[in-house]
Amino acid sequence: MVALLLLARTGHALPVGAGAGGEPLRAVAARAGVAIGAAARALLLETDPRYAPVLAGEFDSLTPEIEMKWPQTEPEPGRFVFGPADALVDFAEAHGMRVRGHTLLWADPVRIPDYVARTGDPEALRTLLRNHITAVAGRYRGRVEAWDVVNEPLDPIRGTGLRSNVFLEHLGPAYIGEAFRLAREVDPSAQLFLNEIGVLSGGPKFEALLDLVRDLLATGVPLDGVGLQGHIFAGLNTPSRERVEEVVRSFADLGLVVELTEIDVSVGPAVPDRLELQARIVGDLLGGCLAVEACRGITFWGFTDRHTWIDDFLGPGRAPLLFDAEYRPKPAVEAVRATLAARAVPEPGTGLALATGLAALAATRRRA
Ligand code: 9MR
Repeated sequence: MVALLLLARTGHALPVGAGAGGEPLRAVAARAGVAIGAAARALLLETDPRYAPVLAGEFDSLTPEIEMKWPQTEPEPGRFVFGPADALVDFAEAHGMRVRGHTLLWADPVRIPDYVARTGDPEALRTLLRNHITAVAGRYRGRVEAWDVVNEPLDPIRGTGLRSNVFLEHLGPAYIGEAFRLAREVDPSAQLFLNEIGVLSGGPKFEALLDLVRDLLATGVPLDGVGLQGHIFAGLNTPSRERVEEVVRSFADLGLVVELTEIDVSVGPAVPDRLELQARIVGDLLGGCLAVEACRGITFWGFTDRHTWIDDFLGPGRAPLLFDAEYRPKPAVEAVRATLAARAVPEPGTGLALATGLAALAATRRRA
């Protein structure tokens, strides 16, 4: 009855079992050997009573949306603010969720505090970077499973070459490797990621990222993974499933772990069947990544249309996330569930495992 009412109110063509009555995404994801996450805001844990239950019920990975960034954690040199980030890490631990730390150094000049951006002396800049990474990665040592050490280092407009910022200007391109080495020193157990925007469709920016990553690996920089963001605007930058797979595979082939780190799919209010279109796009993003074994994490940049940065960026009404503003599941939820289920790893000892094992054995014999 409740499900019927939900259907009636949302008008979404939800398959039976979707949403409130459906299996939690985190349970399906666990069988697929992949973490399923959402970016979260500490403030909303306090102010919106409907927020926490869906976050903890559906997801097993949490990325602080802003709370671990430099302007928030160290607004003035040496003055650290950890309350909001602590609240998110505590919440994650209390609910069996892993934490993706985001981010030690966002290479965008406007995302670096003014006191850093104004520092022209290379040694002083190095000290600021060292102190920052030591304090932040040190505080969460052993509690953050993966860090986005450097975020968006590529030039956003040209798409090739590094984005100019105070670090590039005074320390040269080696600043990226320095940040990774510091992070490894401070928290040796964390997986270290480079996170980039606008590369899932391939093209020059993707090629530039691949070159950068190859250079970092060739010079022994401790890089474990690449985070591919996934802010999609339907009709503008919508990669096919095959394209996503190709992009993900290119990094996997270098021996790296890959995660989709910041998915949201904006669909304009006038787009016909927009929620079904969104579900298809979400299915393609996940399907492309999950086709590659090295794809280990899928994170949405929020989970309810009630709270999304897209509203501030483009104005309201783009409905980019999995649950609507009333926390009702949208068709994209079922697309996530179905795509994850398609990668489920059979449990050892089950009939399916046996059948899969026998088929693999037969194939090996045929090849031999
Ligand atoms: O969604 C985040 C927004 O709430 C913040 O105001 C903004 C600045 O901290 O960052 C947004 O998240 C960005 C992420 O950290 C990096 N990739 C792009 C995301 C959207 O701008």
